[in-house]
Amino acid sequence: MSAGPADCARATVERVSRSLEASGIGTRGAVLFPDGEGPILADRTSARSVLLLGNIGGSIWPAFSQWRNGYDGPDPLDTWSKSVILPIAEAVDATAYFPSDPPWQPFQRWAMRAEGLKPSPLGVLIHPQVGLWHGYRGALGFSYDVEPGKIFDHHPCDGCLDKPCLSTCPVQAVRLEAFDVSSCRDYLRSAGQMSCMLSGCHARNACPVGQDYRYSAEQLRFHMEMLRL
Ligand code: B12
Ligand code: SF4
Ligand code: SF4
Repeated sequence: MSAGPADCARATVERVSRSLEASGIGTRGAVLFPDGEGPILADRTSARSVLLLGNIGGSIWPAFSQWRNGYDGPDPLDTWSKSVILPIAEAVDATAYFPSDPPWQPFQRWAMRAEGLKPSPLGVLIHPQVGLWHGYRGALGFSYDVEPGKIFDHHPCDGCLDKPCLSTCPVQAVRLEAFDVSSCRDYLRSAGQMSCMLSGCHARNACPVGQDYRYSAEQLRFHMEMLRL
């Protein structure tokens, strides 16, 4: 019996996962699009599906830090992510998208559909198991449907009665209505910002969900430095 389209699509996702293993980047669910609603592929048609790729906790830190020892240019994390993901995209005939490349693709909207993640008061999406300790390194667009992953229906913030993220920011940038990006950025550029820069965002650190996946001190400082730029 020959393999059908679903088997081929499953084999592609498995091949992508295997090729990414050494980098610590993982597959983070897929979004299937109705006709014409997906992002544009390299051949100018619109994608049928997008497979999200990202880190869970510090998964990428060993491979990325080692690579960074030999790199002295701009945007190290995006450059490394492209060096890992672009050859894989080519090998599986997919179009790669990257979160920091303009025009910004709606990574968070995709993630809400791919894994059912919900926004936290910090603006970043919260994952029921790993909390706020994850991010996206890229995505692959395909001209066919790939298999969607597990979709969570539980929103951790609903059961969090104390909501310590709301009371730990020195400039009250974290609010239930919306995260106040400019208060946070102004503070990070001011003289008082040292504790956030050294130990990471107090609100993110205070969240009880996924504490085992918390980034290391070095990774936290790296992301905070990027945020100040
Ligand atoms: C510009 C940008 C910033 C700016 C402004 C952020 C802002 N809140 O407006 C700055 C530099 C300040 C920033 C900071 C950070 N960012 Co940022 N940022 C982006 C970037 C490049 C573009 C955002 C955007 O406008 N997208 C375009 C729109 C069309 O996409 P979208 O998916 O529809 O996104 C919007 C919706 O999700 C909407 N939204 C939020 N909640 C809800 C709820 C509902 C129901 C709906 C419908 C929509 C919605 O907000 C998004 C717009 O900001 C994205 C990557 C990307 N391509 O999305 C990362 C991204 C959102 N950032 C991310 C992160 C991790 C951070 C930081 C924590 C960095 C750090 N130090 O570690 C901080 C946290 C700041 C904060 N609390 O928001 C992650 C979030 C991952 C996650 N777990 O959700 C992303 C996806 C990058 C990545 N590589 O993973 N960021
Ligand atoms: S502290 Fe509570 S409300 Fe805040 S992000 Fe974490 S789970 Fe959600
Ligand atoms: S980084 Fe600092 S200023 Fe910004 S939201 Fe977190 S605690 Fe507040």
